[in-house]
Amino acid sequence: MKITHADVIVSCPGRNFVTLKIRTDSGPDGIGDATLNGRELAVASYLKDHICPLLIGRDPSRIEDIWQYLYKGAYWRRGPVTVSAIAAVDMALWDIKGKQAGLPLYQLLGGASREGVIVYTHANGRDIDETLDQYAAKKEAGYKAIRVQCGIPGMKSVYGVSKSKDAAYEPATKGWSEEQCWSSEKYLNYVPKLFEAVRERFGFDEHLLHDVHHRLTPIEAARLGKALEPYSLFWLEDPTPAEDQAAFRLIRQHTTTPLAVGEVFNSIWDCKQLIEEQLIDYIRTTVTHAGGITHLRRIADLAALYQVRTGSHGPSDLSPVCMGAALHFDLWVPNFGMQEYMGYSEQMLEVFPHAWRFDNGFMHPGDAPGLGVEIDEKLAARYPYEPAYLPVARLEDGTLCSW
Ligand code: GCO
Ligand code: MG
Repeated sequence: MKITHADVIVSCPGRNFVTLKIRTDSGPDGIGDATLNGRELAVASYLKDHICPLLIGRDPSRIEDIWQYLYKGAYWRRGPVTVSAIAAVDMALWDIKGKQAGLPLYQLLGGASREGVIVYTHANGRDIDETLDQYAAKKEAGYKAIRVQCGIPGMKSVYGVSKSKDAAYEPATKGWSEEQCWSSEKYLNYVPKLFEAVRERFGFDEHLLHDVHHRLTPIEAARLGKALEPYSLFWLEDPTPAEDQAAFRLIRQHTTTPLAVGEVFNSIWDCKQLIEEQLIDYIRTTVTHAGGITHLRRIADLAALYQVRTGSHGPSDLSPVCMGAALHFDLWVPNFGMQEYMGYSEQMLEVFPHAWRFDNGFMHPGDAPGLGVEIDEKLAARYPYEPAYLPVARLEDGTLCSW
């Protein structure tokens, strides 16, 4: 069997997604997700101009060799653009292998380690009351784990909070980046009140999570972790930027709140120290941005040695193709922790028919061969790319900071 075509499909059914489709001469097709929010066309070009031509004529069954060829063969290593492109190829090749074998991907990896994949959803609101209402709705929908974010008095808009009640949260805005204003002081003084209100009203039945989104210094993060200890979080996410992995030593010295990091990482090297020094509890790398199934498996195996569990990123800006791949991975990986699931609009799900399903707080990838997700190319073509970017944030004096 040989690869005959590798096509890149950029489509915007409500938000931009980049999908790679690999076709073969005598076997099935496979698809992979290459979406990098706000930088979609860079990955599309990397694929179209530099990777797709190299794939033609290769044997798609040689997944490991193709991964090594694309990674080492570029000479320039790592980075979100390169690694997301490689990940899309990797996912598509696993999809082909699964379809050829007539087996869902999780069976190729070693079979199911659990009955279902626990997922966490988001509850957010412009104030505490609105957030509690959303929490009640998500609990009612069956979720066993809920991430809680809310507006902060004195700040116009903050990460993780929808612009209006009941609107789905979508960080990217059409056109150029929106600018937001940030104050760590206001945030730190308010967030513990939110968690106190949630536990007071709903008790301790659900797992609670919170995303700091890289906005605190290590000592501020330590203070927040300590302040949230009475509310027993499942995890506190991205408390400080993790380029400096050693910075997490300081947070760790001060708090027992579990930490989750890694949605912006692209390789095992980005989290090696965090894992080996047990500075985190959950590694959030996911299939698209961390090199596909082939590389994610290496990260998870390293993490397992240090009792670090997986907690894959699963926002709506990773396509339903990535969600499918992530669920197969989660069902298999022995050191699984939790999967994020933000959900998708009907329009998005129509473009990506899928076998995965949600039931009472748990998901399952389904038993269709391969990834169990397809792309309706005709429908996708009806939604051309629309420029959209993530916000940027500034401190109250105008200094640019992490969003
Ligand atoms: C999360 C993430 C997302 C990111 C988004 C950026 O935990 O779900 O932080 O909300 O902001 O993926 O594109
Ligand atoms: Mg996050």
